[in-house]
Amino acid sequence: MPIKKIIENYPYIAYSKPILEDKAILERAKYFYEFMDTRRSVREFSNFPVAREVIENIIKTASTAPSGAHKQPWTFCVVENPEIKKQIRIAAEEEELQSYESRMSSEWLDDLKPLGTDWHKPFLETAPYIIIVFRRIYEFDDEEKKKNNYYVQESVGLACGFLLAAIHDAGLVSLTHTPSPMNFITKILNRPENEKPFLLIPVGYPAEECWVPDIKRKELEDICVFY
Ligand code: IYR
Repeated sequence: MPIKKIIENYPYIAYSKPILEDKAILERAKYFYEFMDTRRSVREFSNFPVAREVIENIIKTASTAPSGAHKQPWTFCVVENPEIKKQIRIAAEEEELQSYESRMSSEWLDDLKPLGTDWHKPFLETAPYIIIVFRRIYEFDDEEKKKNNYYVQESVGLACGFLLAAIHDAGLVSLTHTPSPMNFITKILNRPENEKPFLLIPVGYPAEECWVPDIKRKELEDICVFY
C-alpha cells in the first residue's frame, strides 16, 4: 500500500496505528481513566519555576485537538511576567468582587460553597504561568477580507480539554478560571479584535500544603446510556 496519494486533488497520507490486543486495549483504557481521575482543579499553587519548554509542549498538544474545518481557531497567550500577572490579578479581582457581591445569584453562591471559592485570586500571581486561551472568531484572508471560523466554541473547548490533560500528564496542576466579564484581558494583553478571551489557566506545581474539596464524580450509570 502506498503511504501517500491524491484524492480529488488533495494530498492524503495513510493512517496507521499499531493494532493492540483486546486485553491491552482494556488495560490502557482503565489505566488512562484512573490516571485522569487523579486530576483536580487546584487553587493553591507553588511559585516553583517550570521550564518554558514544558509549557510550549503542552500547548502544542492542545493544538492537536480537532477543530471546525481544521481552522485551529485558538491563540494561547502565556503570561510569566510578574508585572502583567499582577495587573491581571488586580483586574480579575475587581470583577470577581462585584460578581460575588452582587452579580451572582444566591443559588449560584450556595452551589459554590463546597468548593470554597471567593473573589480573592492570589494564584494569578503565585503560579509561574497563566495560559490565557483566546477563541478566534474570524481570520483575515490574503485580501484582508474577514473569514469566519466554524464551531469556535466547541473547537476551543476541545483544545482546552487536551491542554488540561497534557498539564496533568506532565505532573503539573491547573485551574480553569473564568473571571466574568473578561474583556480586561483583551486590553491588558493588547489582543486583536478577532480574539475573545475564553479561559484563564494558571499552571504550575501545587503548593506544599494544598487542599482540594472532597468531591465525588458521577457514576457511569448516571452519565452514560448504551443503545
Ligand atoms: N468565576 C468565579 C466563580 C466561579 C464559578 C463557577 I460555575 C465555578 O465552578 C467556580 C468559580 C471564580 O472563578 O471564582
